[in-house]
Amino acid sequence: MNTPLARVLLAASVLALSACGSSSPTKSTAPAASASTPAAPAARSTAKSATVNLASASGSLVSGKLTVVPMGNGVHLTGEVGGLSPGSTHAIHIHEKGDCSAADASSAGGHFNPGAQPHGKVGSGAHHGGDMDNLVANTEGVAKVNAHAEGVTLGGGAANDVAGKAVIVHAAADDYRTQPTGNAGGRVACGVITVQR
Ligand SMILES: [Cu+2]
Ligand SMILES: [Zn+2]
Repeated sequence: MNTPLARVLLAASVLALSACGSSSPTKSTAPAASASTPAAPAARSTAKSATVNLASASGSLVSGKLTVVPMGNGVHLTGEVGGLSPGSTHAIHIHEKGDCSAADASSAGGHFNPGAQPHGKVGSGAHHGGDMDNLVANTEGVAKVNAHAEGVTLGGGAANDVAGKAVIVHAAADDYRTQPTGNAGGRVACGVITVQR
């Protein structure tokens, strides 16, 4: 089936998929335009999706599974994190090294920061490429993840590529201000962003 109508429907569904619930789905970034703000992706995502198996760290009981997909001006993370205290709030970030080997996950390094920006809040001024909004656990201690990271790509190997980096869940909430960590406390889960092939 390759009628004009079929092509229109396909184009429409692709647009819908890339909108990401963002308030400004209007501009699509040109592939080779590199002249704008530091937050702009340096390259296009080449991977369709990746997974993250979050394993407990620092003696916690926190674990989870996430899916990462390119979306809009960055990547979007969905999934679940369990083993949290009911109703608790937790920072979640992409960190610069895909190494969860240390018991306290310190091996994952600091927040992924390809644009050399201060720590902050997505959608509200300067922030790290790995910064995302806090998770909130439900009454069962499970947080549904629906988080966006801005100014990064998935796959392709550019400086802002999150493939092979780590996702960290913290013991406390991110205050979106304290440098360079958001004062989010210890690291209670860690997993590497692994591209599907
Ligand atoms: Cu973090
Ligand atoms: Zn940060």
